[in-house]
Amino acid sequence: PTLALRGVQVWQGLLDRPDQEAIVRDIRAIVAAAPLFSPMTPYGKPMSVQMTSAGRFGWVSDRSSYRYSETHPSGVAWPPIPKSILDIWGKVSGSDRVPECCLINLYRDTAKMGMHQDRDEAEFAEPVVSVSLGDEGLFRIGNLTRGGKTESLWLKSGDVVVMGGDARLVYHGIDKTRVGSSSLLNGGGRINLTMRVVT
Ligand code: MD3
Ligand code: FE
Repeated sequence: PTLALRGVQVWQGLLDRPDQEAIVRDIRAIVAAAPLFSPMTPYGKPMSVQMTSAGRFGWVSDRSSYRYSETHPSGVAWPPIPKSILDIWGKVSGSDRVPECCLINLYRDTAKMGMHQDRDEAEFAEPVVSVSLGDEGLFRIGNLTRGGKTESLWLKSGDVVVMGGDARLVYHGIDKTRVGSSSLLNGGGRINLTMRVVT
């Protein structure tokens, strides 16, 4: 890694522009089969981030629950995780398992993600690997409990982040993106991929 922040490993610039373009092409095919949607929060207000997934499981939410599901809200199975994305897991995760979910988050305009823990998975011993594409995003990392001091880092297109060990359950979020900072995505915006072992 090029940087470590509270146990989170950051590989800055791991993916070159051709790698990023190939992944974006693969994501387009996933989105064509499993369209992006705005998950509903318990408050009844949709999240500002749009999402879809690839892999055996995808992440879905409605007013009553957040959970992993084997089907998209439309009822179809999620597309498989492309090799271009699985290869990154192989390079940086240090895990013997294969990711069962690749969550795809799209941030447009003022989209953000509040501070939260990722704890819907059964196996916290397995890391989460994140890939940033397109506009820069201001990532904030906190602590194992809500509140306290936080640290921030701008994630750029091609950066890969590994959350393993003690860092797996820290609170984190995305405060904002720098709209127009990247030409990678048609229509602009930021895409974040997170690969997870779910079961
Ligand atoms: C630290 N996504 O999908 S990725 C998420 O950029 C999520 O879209 C953000 O948080 C995004 O759940 C941040 C970096 C990340 C992902 C998972 C983590 C950091 C993490 C899990 C534990 C600790
Ligand atoms: Fe998260």
